[in-house]
Amino acid sequence: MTTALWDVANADVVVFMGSNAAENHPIALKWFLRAKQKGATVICVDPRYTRTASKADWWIPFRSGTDIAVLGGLINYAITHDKIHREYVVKYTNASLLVHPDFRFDDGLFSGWNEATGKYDQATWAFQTGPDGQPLADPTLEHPQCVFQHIKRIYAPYTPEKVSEISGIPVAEFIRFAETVCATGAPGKSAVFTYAMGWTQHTKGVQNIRTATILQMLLGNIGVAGGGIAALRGHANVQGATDLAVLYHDLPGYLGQPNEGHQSLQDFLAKTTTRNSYWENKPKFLISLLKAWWGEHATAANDYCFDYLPKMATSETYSHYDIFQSILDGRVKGLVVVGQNPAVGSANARKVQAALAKLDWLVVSDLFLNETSEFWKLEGMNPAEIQTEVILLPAAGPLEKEGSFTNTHRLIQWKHKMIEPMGQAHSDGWYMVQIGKRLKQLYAGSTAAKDLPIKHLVWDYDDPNNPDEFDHLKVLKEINGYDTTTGAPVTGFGALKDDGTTACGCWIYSGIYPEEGVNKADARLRAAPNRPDGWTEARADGSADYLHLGWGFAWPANRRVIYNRASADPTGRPWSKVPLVWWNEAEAKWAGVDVPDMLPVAPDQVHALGVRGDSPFIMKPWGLGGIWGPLPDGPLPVHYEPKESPTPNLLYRKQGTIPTMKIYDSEFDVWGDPQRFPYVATTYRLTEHLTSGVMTRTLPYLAEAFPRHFCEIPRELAQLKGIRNGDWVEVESARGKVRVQAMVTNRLRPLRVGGRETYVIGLPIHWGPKSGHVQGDITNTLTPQAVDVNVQIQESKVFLADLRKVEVGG
Ligand SMILES: Nc1nc2c(c(=O)[nH]1)N[C@H]1C(S)=C(S)[C@@H](COP(=O)(O)OP(=O)(O)OC[C@H]3O[C@@H](n4cnc5c(=O)[nH]c(N)nc54)[C@H](O)[C@@H]3O)O[C@H]1N2
Ligand SMILES: Nc1nc2c(c(=O)[nH]1)N[C@H]1C(S)=C(S)[C@@H](COP(=O)(O)OP(=O)(O)OC[C@H]3O[C@@H](n4cnc5c(=O)[nH]c(N)nc54)[C@H](O)[C@@H]3O)O[C@H]1N2
Ligand SMILES: [Mo]
Repeated sequence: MTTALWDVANADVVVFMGSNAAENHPIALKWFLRAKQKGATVICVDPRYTRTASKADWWIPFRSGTDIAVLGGLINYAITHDKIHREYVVKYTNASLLVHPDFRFDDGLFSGWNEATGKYDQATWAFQTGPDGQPLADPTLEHPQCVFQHIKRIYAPYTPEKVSEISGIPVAEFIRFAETVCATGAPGKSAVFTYAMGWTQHTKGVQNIRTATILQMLLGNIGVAGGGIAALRGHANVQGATDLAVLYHDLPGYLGQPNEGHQSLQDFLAKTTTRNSYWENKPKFLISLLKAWWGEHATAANDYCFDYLPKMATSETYSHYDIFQSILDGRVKGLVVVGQNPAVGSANARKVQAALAKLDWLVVSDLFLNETSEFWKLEGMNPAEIQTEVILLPAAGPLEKEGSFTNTHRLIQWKHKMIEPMGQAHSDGWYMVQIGKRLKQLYAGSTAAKDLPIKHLVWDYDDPNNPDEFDHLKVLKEINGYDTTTGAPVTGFGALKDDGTTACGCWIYSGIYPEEGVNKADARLRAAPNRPDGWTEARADGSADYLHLGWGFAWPANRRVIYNRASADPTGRPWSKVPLVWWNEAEAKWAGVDVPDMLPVAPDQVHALGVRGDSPFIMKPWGLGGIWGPLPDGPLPVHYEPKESPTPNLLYRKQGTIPTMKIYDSEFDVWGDPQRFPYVATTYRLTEHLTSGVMTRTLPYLAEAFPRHFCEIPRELAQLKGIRNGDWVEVESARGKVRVQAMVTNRLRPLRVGGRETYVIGLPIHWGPKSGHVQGDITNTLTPQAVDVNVQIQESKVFLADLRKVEVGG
């Protein structure tokens, strides 16, 4: 999330697209509604009329999986109607840079596609540079090879008529939407786009978000008050989990993960460090990380134990769905599942369940027995044939343990233990510390090279006052970083060094524990309220702390709105409606109501890293916002149909789906076509339940509030199929069937797509057959494992299904 929830209240236009915040993020919703109270237009773009749509000024129904067509249409509208914020675009983004003369885009494919490897060679996507290594640019944006002209050309076919034909949004409605959003392409105006799973769970999930960032940069809406992209994250600590790298392809603080091609620390750093940006400090962050993990054993002479890091095979990915495929392939024998219920929560659930039955052993750490720990009781399983040994670890719940949550706007807040865990339950952290200690005991006598990463691991979290616990502040101090010579905490990531004299577990969190005993995540300074509800209006002089800088700690450096340099014009004078930062001429320094986000140089100077003082996006090359941003699936997002779609791609014939999509090869990975499965199906959440339902189906009052599994069916389709509200229906995809009750509704509308009537149906995801007070079929029996190449997320927001009335219920 680029912004802070308190700040979205400053928006002139709020777009919910791919988020149903009213049900899933009701606390966050209040800040978007604050914007509405102050006069903002709130628009909800969702295939379903949701509780969020009911709070919006305007609901725009459309076909799942067509967001890039719609957003691409907005980009085209902004350019053709000259709505862009030109000075922002020229000065702050890479729109003016010249791209390699051989770059091409042809009928759905970018230049460099290699059919044999299924990958792009990105050579022709590079910028042209001069003899000094600086990029060639045309500030008039007229050069045919500049990024802006490529964008203009590539999105030109995204006319309102074409957008309408693809998405089902009527032309006049789309134009009204475009006019409303594009009116914010001026200084002092801003729009915020809010998304969650409606954008991510697609084979082109990352590209959905990229399209919005391009639009927002063209409109000058990133880094300014009331602007940005508000990603509303899932569980309480999803943001923290990614920051600390519970991800296979990253080290903490987004430092990347070495692969077999990286021969040494120097080689890895040389190949993966983004030049002419703040990332040039990466060696300091990585060496400090290696020092945090391997302490005195990490020295300059041994590359700071770089060889201890596992190296990925370049031919493989190791994500969630890869694990289950690898189990089926016999390559993985044991699985540890902590706080997850993949037998219900993961796409193509039958495949996941079949994989569980092939394991030698399965460890499940959970609060409850669930469909995963008891998978052998599921339909189609024969326990007599299953050899898997299941080991349960009773987990302590959130109130039974100390620690921190990093919430959606990068804000880290400490929480204290309320009650002792019941019975033999322990916190997940306790298990982790114990496993580490016991592994170290087992390896203590070993001299084998493969055991050294564990033998030498720093694992010093004991609580001297409580032998049954570990010291959480010791963990926090390691994450923050410390001076390895004095042991004192560092004050922030600016103090980190690449010579082994500092250690730091996650550079972006540095500053959270700046002095011994000072835990900023636990800071609870309230801004002086000047409204009865405690919300502090920002004043032009910046005196009001409406961003609550004294509450918790937001990474990086306690900054609440990242890229906030963009809220001031190139000379440093605020041009956003509420000033966030400004150049203080008298004192020759940056100041603001937020922690300024720029390199410490005057607006008209160039920093030693090659970033100018008027370039706000300091993590990107030359500090320029990445309108052109190479990703494995293209330098720009373009409309592709989902893996399963009711229509051919109406823009590109050669390449209809995203070419980089990953699918698996197993008997479970089967696909449906629109003749057999004519309806577009989507899946979603309800307020009363949580994800796979284990934590809510087990609570009597929530189970009672929403007992039954159902499928939402547009009234017109129900009539066609002779289905009445409350009837039992069977929903079938190529992968399986579920029996649920029909909820016949006006909340889903028939859409005209490619000249044909198209229906979207929807199923919530919260039921399973085993745990809790209420049971139901597993929605993920239907969904496919077609995944996005960038982040390996599954396409569970859109697939094809059929529907029929059945006589018996369940
Ligand atoms: N009460 C409650 N709160 C929750 C959760 C819960 O289970 N229950 N889960 C938490 C978690 S883990 C997460 S990740 C978040 C998820 O939060 P959200 O993403 O808001 O949740 P969803 O309901 O999965 O999806 C949001 C909306 O996307 C729409 N949609 C479907 N397909 C498309 C599409 O192609 N494009 C667009 N633009 N929209 C589409 C759906 O109709 C749905 O209304 O919620 C969190 N909060
Ligand atoms: N079709 C479809 N599938 C989806 C989605 C969708 O929108 N559509 N959404 C996806 C998303 S965004 C998500 S996040 C996943 C969620 O899917 P899962 O993660 O598989 O499901 P949860 O129900 O969140 O599982 C959480 C488990 O952790 C346990 N638990 C709770 N607190 C603790 C704790 O402190 N420690 C331990 N050890 N255990 C604990 C709970 O009892 C529960 O069993 O589902 C994904 N699957
Ligand atoms: Mo999630």
